[in-house]
Amino acid sequence: MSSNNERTFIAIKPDGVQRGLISKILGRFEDRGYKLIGIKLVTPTENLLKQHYAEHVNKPFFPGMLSYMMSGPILATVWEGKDVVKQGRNILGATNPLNSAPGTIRGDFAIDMGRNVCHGSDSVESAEREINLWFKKEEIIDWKLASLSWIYE
Ligand code: DGI
Repeated sequence: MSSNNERTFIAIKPDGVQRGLISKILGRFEDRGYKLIGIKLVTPTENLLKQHYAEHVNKPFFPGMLSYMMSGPILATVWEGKDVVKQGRNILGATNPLNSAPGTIRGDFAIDMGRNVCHGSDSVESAEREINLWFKKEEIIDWKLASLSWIYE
């Protein structure tokens, strides 16, 4: 069961920021009806990325991914709404852009896995962990979406 206040962590990686895709990516989430409750530009430390990608630290692609992720600012965001974790992953598309459907962010704007433009939490549990890792409590803003009753029945 998915509640209307499920949360996910969505990040626009350095390539997305450099390529001017911020407004397009945020727009897809806004257009869908999701509520933005946290947003900031971050130049992540190695330590933050090692925690964020803990499952990948020993993979051969990790050093390359680390320098890519530290090559410029990342736009870190938190979104709230029904089923937002799964729907967020659907909006972003498959991890490997070559497998991403047209209409998804990666399917429309990316080719290589190591330049896949964005990140989205893969479960409610990882979302909670990632939000706590990237944001302080006071950076998450609780506000009422005025259009709520036009989005949810
Ligand atoms: O949660 P995702 O970002 O969709 O996917 P993930 O957690 O499996 O992998 C995290 C990131 O690591 C992914 O966005 C791109 C990178 N990655 C994963 N597998 C490979 C990879 N990068 C390269 N270059 N090669 C890989 O095999």
